[in-house]
Amino acid sequence: MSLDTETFGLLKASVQRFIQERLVPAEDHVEEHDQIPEDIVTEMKEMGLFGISIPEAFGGIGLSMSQECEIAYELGHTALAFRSVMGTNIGIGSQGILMDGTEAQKHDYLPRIASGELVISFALTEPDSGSDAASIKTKGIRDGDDYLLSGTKRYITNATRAGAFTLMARTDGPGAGGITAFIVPAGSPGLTLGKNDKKMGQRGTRTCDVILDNVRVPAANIIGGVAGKGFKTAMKVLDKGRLHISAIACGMADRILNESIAYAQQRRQFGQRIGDFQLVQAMLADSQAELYAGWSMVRDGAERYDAKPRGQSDPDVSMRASCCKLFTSEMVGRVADRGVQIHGGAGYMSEYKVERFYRDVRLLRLYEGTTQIQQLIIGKHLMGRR
Ligand code: COS
Repeated sequence: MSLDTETFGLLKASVQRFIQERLVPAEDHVEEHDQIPEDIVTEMKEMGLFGISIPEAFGGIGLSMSQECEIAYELGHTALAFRSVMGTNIGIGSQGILMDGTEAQKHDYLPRIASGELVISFALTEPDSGSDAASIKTKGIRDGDDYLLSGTKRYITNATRAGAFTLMARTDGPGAGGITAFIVPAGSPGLTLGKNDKKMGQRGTRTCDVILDNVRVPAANIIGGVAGKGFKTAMKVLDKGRLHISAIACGMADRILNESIAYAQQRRQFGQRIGDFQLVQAMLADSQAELYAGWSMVRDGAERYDAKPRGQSDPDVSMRASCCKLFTSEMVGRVADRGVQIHGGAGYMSEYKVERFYRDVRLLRLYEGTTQIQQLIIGKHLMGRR
């Protein structure tokens, strides 16, 4: 699956234009009001951005992973909250259905997800289950042709907008093999939302608890129709998501570097531009070199992802996606830190973009698997255990 080069070039150019003309000017509004303006969300839908990773057969744009990463890289150039609005439709919310869903599920959900008519969230994390994803406690108990789901899901991105959730619940014994992935409609009786989480950064994003109290879901809503496969679906979704996040990290690193260069070119001290001092140049150079390394990795990782059979898991590709997530999320943290340093005291002030980007990028080292989880995945693979 991929878009022809010419059409993709046009899409990329229009995304770049949209970012510069619509998103960058709205960054301050988002920061101040902690909200993405609805007219911007509508424009994103009209541009097809909610469906870039969904095949054309299901109403999406059908980008390859390499192409999706190019677009994610562009979206990384502005406040990360904009990407978050459509992030679950592009990635963790929709991809389980695309990879492992039945034909009926794909036809039923993917076109609406691609158009943005249906916002879909991904509900794996729980109060007592974060990094140890196989330990989830949310229960799914069989009741005739249905399941009754009970439990709490935590930090669920876009839950307040969601019309449905790709939700992991335990339908059988302990461990990964007892987990089943369901499509759960948001309006189901017994499903309620907690209050909005207050966060360090990424203002404009929405996360909250999703609480299930005997929520009745037909067995037909099990992704792929077979119980006990949910953990593997979640892991495959996260492999892809980790590449996407890595591309976002690189885009944001480029934005912060550009902000830092612009500042170093105009700020004068000791009678000259601070960028003329080699100690400042050293910081810029380290950021540029690390960004180049990170982006080269992501491009390679995405090409390898595209080369494997679609929907199937390849441990070597998973390991490389983790390498990308590990390196790029840490890299953008260092780039943001240097960005603040180059700005001096101004970098600590909210009116400068680097102050908020510094807070925004901190999340990249946490969600879709912490740096330490990426290390575990890579280490396990190297020791021949997966
Ligand atoms: N693709 C497909 N299958 C995978 C897989 C992948 N990437 N990773 C693991 N699996 C399979 C394994 O092959 C194993 O299958 P078998 O039982 O048939 O052998 C099964 O899943 C269990 O795997 P494993 O034993 O490796 O599971 P662990 O409990 O050790 O957990 C980690 C593995 C730590 C990698 C997992 O829990 C994880 O990714 N945690 C972080 C969760 C996360 O990112 N949360 C973010 C919140 S969502 S935004």
